[in-house]
Amino acid sequence: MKLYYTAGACSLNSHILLCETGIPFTTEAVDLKNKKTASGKNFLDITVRGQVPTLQFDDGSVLTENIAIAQYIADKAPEKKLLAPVGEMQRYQTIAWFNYIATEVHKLFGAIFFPVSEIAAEAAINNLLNKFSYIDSVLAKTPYISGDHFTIADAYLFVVSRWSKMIPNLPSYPAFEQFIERVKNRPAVKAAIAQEEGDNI
Ligand SMILES: N[C@@H](CCC(=O)N[C@@H](CS)C(=O)NCC(=O)O)C(=O)O
Repeated sequence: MKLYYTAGACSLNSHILLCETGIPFTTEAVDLKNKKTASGKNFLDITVRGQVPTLQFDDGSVLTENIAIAQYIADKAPEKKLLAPVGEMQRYQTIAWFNYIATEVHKLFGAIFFPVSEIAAEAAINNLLNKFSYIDSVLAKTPYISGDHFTIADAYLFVVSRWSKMIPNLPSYPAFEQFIERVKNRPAVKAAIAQEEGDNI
């Protein structure tokens, strides 16, 4: 199984989850602008969607979309409790958070980094700060976004939180910042980041 990723992009979420499970996998970096992989392949031949994360299996088939890949990885190693079992309400609460991060937080960064106008960028930043305040209020009551355990939703929230460094004058979100520190210190998170940054420590 191979993960196609771009350093620091949302594919870091899949990368962290793979490291959390201990499932064997390989990786290949993708230049998203030119749609070229590190070994020189046309990324569009692997997935016409041209987006990371993309997981490729030994038979050549692929799975795309963060929400599908995260569930696939979590279900491969149920003992890691990255996602509660099918039928348990906790599973759907975690998936609800994951989708909230994908649709309400992740996509706002696109509107901030590639704005159609200055007004649109400002509106997206204000919207994002409101979302961060809400997330901070949730994390003031619970160590992880959907409860007591680190889940697929936490890996994703951590990844998008790293992009906020590029927003000037970001207010302080104490519980959110503590959460980021907590997640940053997980060995799997450190391993995935180190690999993406080409650092073998
Ligand atoms: N719907 C996709 C979105 C993934 C996505 O936005 N990937 C970005 C990197 S964070 C990407 O590949 N962008 C390049 C492009 O869209 O061409 C998912 O949830 O997995």
